[in-house]
Amino acid sequence: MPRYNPADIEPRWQAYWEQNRTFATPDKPTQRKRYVLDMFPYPSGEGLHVGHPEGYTATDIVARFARMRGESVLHPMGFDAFGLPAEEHAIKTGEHPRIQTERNISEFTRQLKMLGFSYDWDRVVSTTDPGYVRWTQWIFLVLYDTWFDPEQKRGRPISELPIPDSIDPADEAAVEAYRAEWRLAYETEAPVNWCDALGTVLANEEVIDGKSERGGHPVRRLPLRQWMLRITAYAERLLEGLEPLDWPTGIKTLQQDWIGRSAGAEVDFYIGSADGFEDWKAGRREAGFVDQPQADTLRVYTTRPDTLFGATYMVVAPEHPAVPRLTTADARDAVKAYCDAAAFKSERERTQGDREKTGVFSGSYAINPVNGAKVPVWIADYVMASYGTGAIMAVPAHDERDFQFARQFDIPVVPVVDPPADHALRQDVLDGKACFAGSGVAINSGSYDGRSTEDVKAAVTASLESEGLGKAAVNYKLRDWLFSRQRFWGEPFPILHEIDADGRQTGVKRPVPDEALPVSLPELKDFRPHGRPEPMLEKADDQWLVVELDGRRYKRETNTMPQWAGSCWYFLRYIDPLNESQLIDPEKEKAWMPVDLYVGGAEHAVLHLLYSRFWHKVLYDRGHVSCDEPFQRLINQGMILGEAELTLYQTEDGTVVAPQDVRRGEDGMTTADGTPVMAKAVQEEDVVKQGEGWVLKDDPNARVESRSFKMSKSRGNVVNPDVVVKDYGADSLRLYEMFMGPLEATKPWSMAGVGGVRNFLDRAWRMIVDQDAAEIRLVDALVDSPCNEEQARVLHKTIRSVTEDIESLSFNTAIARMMEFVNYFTRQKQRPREAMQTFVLLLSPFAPHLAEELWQILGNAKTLAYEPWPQWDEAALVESTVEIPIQVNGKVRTKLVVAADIGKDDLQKQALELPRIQSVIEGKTIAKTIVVPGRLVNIVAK
Ligand code: ANZ
Repeated sequence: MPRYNPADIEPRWQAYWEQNRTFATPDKPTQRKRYVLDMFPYPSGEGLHVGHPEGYTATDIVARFARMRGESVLHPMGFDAFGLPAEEHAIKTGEHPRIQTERNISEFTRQLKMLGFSYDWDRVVSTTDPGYVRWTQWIFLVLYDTWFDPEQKRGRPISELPIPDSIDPADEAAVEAYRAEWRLAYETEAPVNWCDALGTVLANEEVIDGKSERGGHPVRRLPLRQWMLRITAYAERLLEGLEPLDWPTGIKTLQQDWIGRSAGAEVDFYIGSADGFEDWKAGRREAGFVDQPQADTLRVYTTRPDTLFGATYMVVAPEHPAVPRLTTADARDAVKAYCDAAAFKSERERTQGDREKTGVFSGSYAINPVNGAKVPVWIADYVMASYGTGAIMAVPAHDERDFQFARQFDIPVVPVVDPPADHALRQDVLDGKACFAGSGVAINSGSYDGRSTEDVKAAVTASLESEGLGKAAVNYKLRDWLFSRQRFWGEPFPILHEIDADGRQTGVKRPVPDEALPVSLPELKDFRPHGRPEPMLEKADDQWLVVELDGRRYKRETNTMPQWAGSCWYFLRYIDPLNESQLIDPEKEKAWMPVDLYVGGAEHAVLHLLYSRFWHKVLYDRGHVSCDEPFQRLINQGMILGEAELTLYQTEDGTVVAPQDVRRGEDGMTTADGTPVMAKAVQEEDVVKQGEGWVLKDDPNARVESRSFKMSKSRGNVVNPDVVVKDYGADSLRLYEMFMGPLEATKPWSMAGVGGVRNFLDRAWRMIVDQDAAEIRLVDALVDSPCNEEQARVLHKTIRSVTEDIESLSFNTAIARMMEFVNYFTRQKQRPREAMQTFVLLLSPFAPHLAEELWQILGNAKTLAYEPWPQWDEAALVESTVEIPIQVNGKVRTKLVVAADIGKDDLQKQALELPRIQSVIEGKTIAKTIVVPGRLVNIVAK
């Protein structure tokens, strides 16, 4: 009997779409274009997770919908296939990471196809394909060849960088050294996580609390030569560019905070005796604020120049280049010990607010430029070398960190801002016993006393500027991007280092010529670490490592790029996936970019989006793409949590423990401190809700925690899409993921919910197909006559809601409307073909397999993928008659069907004439009649 059977229907339609290349994209749009993009997955060995199809179904609905609206749609998929797990697998098994990666990609492909997504499979890209790597490397060379011109606010070819007069243009090495200070890709020494025990460099995510994730061995920070990308040059552009984008405000704020623009002033303090101070000041007045301060100067960055009079000490970061110069002979040993210890601390550790402040006195003093006061210079690790100028003026009365430090080291606290009168601690602040970081009125500040904080900030900055002692400055939290990894499974850098006859590097660098790209990875015999902090590719033999070019010998760069690289530009490759002669054909690029809708997880809200925007802006500046921002509209899908479980955890003495406090110990469950725990899975029937929380029915004192968790292997709550498809079908999985709630909400999985949408699809099938017949045939209720007025209204309302809901990505409400439609038409003895066909088209973006099948059963020969999307008729939405309740003294006595536009008087007249009403009011007098046209009539009778 012809029951709805996804196991039969779904593979058949998938094969049809594939054979007919139903979703092949035109090279260039022929109609209005829509580029609908998913964040491509890392093809892990675990396969697809139910979190993936959430965003993928959402974009698939939009893509299918847009095609039916006659738009040209680009909806591609690919793989972000470099990554740590494949390399770890290779270290363990000796199998080349490429082999495992390819296996995983084909498994992901199978799963994606099983879900019926309408991707153009001819455009699949993988970041590991040599044809792809080639252009990733090429873009790196564009970055290497670009400098950011702060005047024109754009990237320009390095050949256009003006070389200052002080550099002899014939001195190649000097010119190159100068250029290196400007290139967007440059080398520097940066710390890596080095683990002695494992003999390898670890990625940040492999280090937990200073120990290796694998094995728990200590990890040290070691300086290593690395590549950086000068993303900071684009900070302002990245900030400005956010404004016009159609992105969630939350994501924009995250990006803004990450870039972290801060405005204040740079101020110079004189290092030396009070006698020299006046001369120094006079010199400054003449020369103005210098670009490079002299050895007798310490430059600070402050957001509060108004507090200068309250600066009672200064701090330089332990890594600050001035530390040796500032350190006096008797302080030398203590300073060295302090700086050595600081090198082991992570930045997070150093900046934690509540942590005890540490520091050491350098032995030197500075002179405060505004009042000539002599203040001690300290070295402390709460100041970062890489932010601002790496040195601060400390104002303990108005900065919490400085206040803690001053207390600890007995440094005076001088208040210079009087808090507002209603401030609770005002007196303590004035007495130097509390810190106040807000705005107020200047005190103890010479001629500035009595003026507001904002006012003094501006006035002090202006005065410093006129005396050549300071200037307004802007800083960003954003740091340059540490762009190299010491890994095997990544893109090699297309850079050559010249070597002399002894194999020593001369310092001259050279890009790999275009025709020699891509630089492929070397063949290695095994992937085990070589036990040195240098990159893995140092294991390669000379055949790969050493290159001869134009009679010179070079050693290849052995760092590899981070996984972020490939995902910075994949959306461009989809547009022109096979191009070997250009990054992208400019005409195709112009025709398809920017991406109209980009959907992906919120975990990429900051870095991926920032990095790819940065690359895109550079490509734009250099004329390789036509738009400055790649992603016009962005949506983050919410996380799908594990099935809401009710589990009770108790320690042996019966104490109830919250699930997050429980972990699996050597032989059973323990609390974090090792106390054994008994876990009892509780059936929902055993539980009642009481007051705030949940308790056991038979033991009201036993609290039960009911909550949903992130899906994870260790919790055993991971839902496998293969299993869901096998048990319910792909259409049910797609529909359920869209029905769970708003796309952006976090929501728990429920298998019962999947069963629920499966029931809906079954009912939709039975609305059209006669399930009791021996073979496929339409239900007897299906008629060729048109809809009656009410049916037409239901139909057109559904068309309108589903259309509008898809445009606004409110898929859950669209599905609810379709459910109402099925409920209504299942009750109809006559189901007009017109309504059934239209419904199938509306359902098709959500449940494409079932829809194609029904479409065919309804007698259509071709796929519905390009059928015109149904239009609603406004006229059909208007109700021509309405049913009006007629009340006597507030109680409904009967109902009256009248024309929807009936007048007040007519309505009252007809109501009073009704026999039922006549009998109720017989013998009474009518005090008044309330008529609300279209709503009700109420007769007040006594
Ligand atoms: C004096 C002062 C007085 C400050 C006051 C604050 C409050 P943003 O840019 O908002 O993060 N600072 C500057 N460079 C630093 C560094 N490298 N490491 C640690 N701290 C640094 O904050 C800038 C403020 O942070 C600066 O303003 C400086 O302290 C500190 F009542 O200068 B302020």
